[in-house]
Amino acid sequence: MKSSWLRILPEVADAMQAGDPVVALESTIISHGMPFPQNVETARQVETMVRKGGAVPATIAIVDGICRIGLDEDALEQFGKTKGIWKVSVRDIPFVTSKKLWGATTVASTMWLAAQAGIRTFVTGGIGGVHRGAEHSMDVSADLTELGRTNVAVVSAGVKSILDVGLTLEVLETLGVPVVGYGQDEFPSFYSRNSGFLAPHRLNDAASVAALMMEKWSMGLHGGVLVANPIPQAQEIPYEVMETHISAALKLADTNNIKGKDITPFLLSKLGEITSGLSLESNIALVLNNASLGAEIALAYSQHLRDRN
Ligand code: PSU
Ligand code: MN
Repeated sequence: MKSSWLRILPEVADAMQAGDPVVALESTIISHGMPFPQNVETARQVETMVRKGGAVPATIAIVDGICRIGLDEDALEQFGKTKGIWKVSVRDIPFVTSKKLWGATTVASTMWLAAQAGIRTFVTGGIGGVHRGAEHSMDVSADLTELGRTNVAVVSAGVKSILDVGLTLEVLETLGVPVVGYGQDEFPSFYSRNSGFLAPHRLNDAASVAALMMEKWSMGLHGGVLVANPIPQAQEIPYEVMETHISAALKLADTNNIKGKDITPFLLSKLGEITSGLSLESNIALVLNNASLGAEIALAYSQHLRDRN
């Protein structure tokens, strides 16, 4: 595609052209979700995992005001190392591009950019949602809005209980977003395989997820699909244990008057400190687990498209 604001890495463009599976990846998780150097290592491992699964990875970010679909090694490292990179949600895209800045894209903006390039499968760790206390703060992530309107399947490990899990599921229902528990009935809460809430739908294999995506979009329904893939048992932190740490981190956020887009990065980094790195280990494990499922889904989806054509 030729456009001045969007640049697709040749490898990704070729794969899209050939109808081969491509998996989109976000960059906020690199710049604002994990510390250096684990962030860069993880970003590389995730790309490798996607390749092992037979798909082409496309990490999405904004470099010097150009929206990039697919990053080279060098740019990936810069996103992990450089301080002061913008956390870019959908509202921030035109600001950052018009000022020719660097921007790390969230789930919302990555979804939108992936869709501009025709990519339908996107792997992340956890999505943003309705924050606890949102009845006062109105802090509801634009990730939910985008899930309501952009045709991309997001593979996540559910939502962290730094958010209000129940209200997040309510809003997803309002927006018409299928929420698929992968291989289990319960909706997972990122670090933990459970959350106390049921996932509204359950599917047990990648082919069924791809079939649901195909069905939704071919009948003309708009919007995303949220796949909630539980963290592997070995790296799980029990829900109750995490709850205690999250309460402590939320108190700290409150005392330090952290608000808006700074809340999620602040809480993630505090949880890393409180758990002496254990939460980071879990975070890495679940992202890799999602990358492997995402590749499977992208493969199955491209097969469905081929069968249809
Ligand atoms: N959850 C994580 N790690 C992250 C994020 C969420 O465990 O890095 C990032 C994602 O990019 C997500 C964003 O889209 O935070 C949501 O931010 P906000 O709540 O400000 O919309
Ligand atoms: Mn917010």
